[in-house]
Amino acid sequence: MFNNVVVKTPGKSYLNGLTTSDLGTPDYDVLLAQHEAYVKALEKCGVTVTHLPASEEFPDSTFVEDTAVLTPDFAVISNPGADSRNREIEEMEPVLKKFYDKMFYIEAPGTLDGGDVLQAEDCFYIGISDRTNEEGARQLKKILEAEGYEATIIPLKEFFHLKTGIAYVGENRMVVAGEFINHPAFDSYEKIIIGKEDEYSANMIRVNDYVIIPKGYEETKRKLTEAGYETIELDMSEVRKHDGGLSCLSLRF
Ligand code: CIR
Repeated sequence: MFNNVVVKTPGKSYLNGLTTSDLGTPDYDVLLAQHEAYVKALEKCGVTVTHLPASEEFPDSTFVEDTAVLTPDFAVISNPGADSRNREIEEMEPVLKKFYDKMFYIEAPGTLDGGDVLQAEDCFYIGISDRTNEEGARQLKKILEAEGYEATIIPLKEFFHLKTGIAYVGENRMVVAGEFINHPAFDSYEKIIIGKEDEYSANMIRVNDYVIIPKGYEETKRKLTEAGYETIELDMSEVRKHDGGLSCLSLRF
C-alpha cells in the first residue's frame, strides 16, 4: 500500500536532457499534458501527491525515481550515475527529510540510480548498469540487509535500467521482458511475459488497486486483465523519447 508519491513537473530544459532514443524531439506542451494525466492517475489510486516545481537546472529531474530508494521506514538517497543528473539529489533530499527520520546515502565512488532498484515485498533486486556500479549496488545491499530486507544484485546485459524490463505487480507476480524472462533470480515468481515488440510496456507500476501501464499495448493490457488487475492506460510518447517510463516519474512510498 502506498500513501504518498513525489513527482516533479518537467521543465522546458527537458528538451536538452539525456536520451539514447531516435524517436525525435519531445513536444513540451504534450509532455506537460502527459505529466498532468500521470498525476491524475496517481490521485485516482488514492495517494497524496507531493508535486514539486520544475527545475530548469536539471533537464532530467522529472525522472525523480532515480534520486532515491524508499521503504516505509527509511530513505536511501542515491548517487545518480550520469554527471548531469548527480546533483538532482540536492533538491530531493530536503523533500524526503520531511517524511523520514532515518536516511541513508550511497556514497562515491558508488553510483546508483533508483531505476535500477526493484522491490518485491521484502526482497530487493539491484541492477548493475551504465548508471549503477558494483560499489553502489554493494552499498545499497548492505544498507537493505542491515534493515532486514533481502537484496540480490543483478548485472544487466541490455536494458538501460533494471526496471526498464521488469515490474513487480504484487501477489508474487513479476512482469518480465527480454533478459529477465529466463533469469534464475526470478524463478520463484509467477511470470507475466512481455514479448519483444511490447517491451516498453514492461515498465509499469502497481499503485494500490490499479496497475498503470503505457497506452497502446493491447497484449500487455489483456495479460494483466486476465490476471485480475484493473489497469489505467497513459500515453507516454514524450517521456519515452527521453528513455523514461511510468516508474521513472515518481517516488512511491
Ligand atoms: C536519463 O537518461 O537519465 C533520463 N533521460 C531517463 C531516466 C529514466 N529513469 C528511469 O528509468 N528510472
